[in-house]
Amino acid sequence: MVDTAAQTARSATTAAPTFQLFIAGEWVDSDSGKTFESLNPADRRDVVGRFQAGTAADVAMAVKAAEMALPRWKATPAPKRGEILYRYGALLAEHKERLARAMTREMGKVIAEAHGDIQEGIDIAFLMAGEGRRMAGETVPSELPDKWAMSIRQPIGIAGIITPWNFPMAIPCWKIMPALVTGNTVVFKPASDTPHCATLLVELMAEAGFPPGVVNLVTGSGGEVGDAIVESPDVSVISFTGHTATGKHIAERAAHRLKRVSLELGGKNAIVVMRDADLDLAADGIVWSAFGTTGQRCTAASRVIVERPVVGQLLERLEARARKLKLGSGLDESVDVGPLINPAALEKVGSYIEIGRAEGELVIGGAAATAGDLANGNFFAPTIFSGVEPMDRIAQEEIFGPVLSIVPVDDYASAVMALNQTRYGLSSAIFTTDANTAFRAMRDFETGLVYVNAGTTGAETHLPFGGWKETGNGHREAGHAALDTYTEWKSIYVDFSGRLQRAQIDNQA
Ligand code: UN1
Repeated sequence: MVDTAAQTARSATTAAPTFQLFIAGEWVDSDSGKTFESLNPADRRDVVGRFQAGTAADVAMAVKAAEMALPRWKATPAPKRGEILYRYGALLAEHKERLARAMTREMGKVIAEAHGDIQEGIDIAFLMAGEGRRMAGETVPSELPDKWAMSIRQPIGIAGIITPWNFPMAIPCWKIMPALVTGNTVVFKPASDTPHCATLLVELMAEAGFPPGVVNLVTGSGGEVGDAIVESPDVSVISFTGHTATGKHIAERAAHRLKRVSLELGGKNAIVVMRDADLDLAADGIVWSAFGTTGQRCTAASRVIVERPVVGQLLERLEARARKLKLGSGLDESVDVGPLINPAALEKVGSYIEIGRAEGELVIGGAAATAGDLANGNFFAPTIFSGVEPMDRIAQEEIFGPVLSIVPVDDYASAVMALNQTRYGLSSAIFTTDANTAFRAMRDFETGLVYVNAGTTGAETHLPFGGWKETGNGHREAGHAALDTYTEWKSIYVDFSGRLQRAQIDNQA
């Protein structure tokens, strides 16, 4: 006998639309003839669509298309390329509501956060559109008379863009917009959990007027599509956001070809709360940073390092706030916390609960949330452990879910030590009312982002975004810094003296 849920799933599957790859300006099927499904994480019976299981042969076609489009695209004046980025940003704004609903359905984040995700895409599109008229190099004096010295940026070539599911529209835009404005062409492989979001972005790119072959989309697995992009001798730069292990794998493979790789990887972000902090403000910031996006941000806070005298008062506030959070489908505007991305994530987060119980004390949460309709999705209750030591596994390993560890410390010095005792270094924050302590934190925290009296999330697109240590490999996204990933510097010397001038040779006066 077939149960009702299975029947619903089956009929939904038949009804789900099939999407294609985008290569050389055409929507095409994969060479594999196979597809995979993308499911709604809040209700796995809802099949968002079927997507092409791309292959190395599809990647080769996409790379070829990107190669063919490159000469004209890089010869297009940068301000003209920028105009297309402006159009794209305007299209994202025009379609924001439709895109946000699609994102919440496919990825699970609550609708207000889905709007925010698209807003980051709009912001970077407009910022990078402006770079089309800046993209400054330097003009400096020469050592020699009648000679100029200057530097210009030029595109590297074909950019391989491999993106995660947690910011399924913002992050592709963070990578693709700077790649395009600087004159590169793109082969884009989105996470297999969010291929619909990627498809919607690329549809609008075509509408904005990027010429055929300038942006190509290949959906499929990391092992097949991702590796083929990384291995392609014609792809000159890879930008990847995701797990540290995958980032290392990409870096190793790309190293054989001396290919440039920009990596944004794991985090274990901490918030320090000093005894002089405004504890209500701190609690608000912590709950938003830890449980917003269901803890699935690279910038999410998963450690709170607190001066002992205020542990009790802070915990009371955190627990009260966490208890009020409503779980459910992010399309319901009263919901605070959506689902985890997939059943594997649910299992991984769950596996840390036993570890956490052995290391600290479970204050709230600690289990999948399965009441009523929640049972159809990947929901996990917001979880807090108290009495955690800085080197405990739950304070060291990236869990990527709504799990927060409270680490008590004696003073500022031990807070800094605990904060920096991690292999990661993306974001950090301090709550204090003492200006001197705030400035010390800005100096002492070993992270790419530091917040004062705010949580660890919410980076804006006009400053560099990225982490220290194993969070990355020294590259930055967003801001002017993003241009470095996608351009080569060329230094140019123009001698207009009309005679041979030998640089650095001691000439007779
Ligand atoms: C990420 O989770 O990889 O600062 C990106 C933030 C967002 C971006 C997060 N603007 O939280």
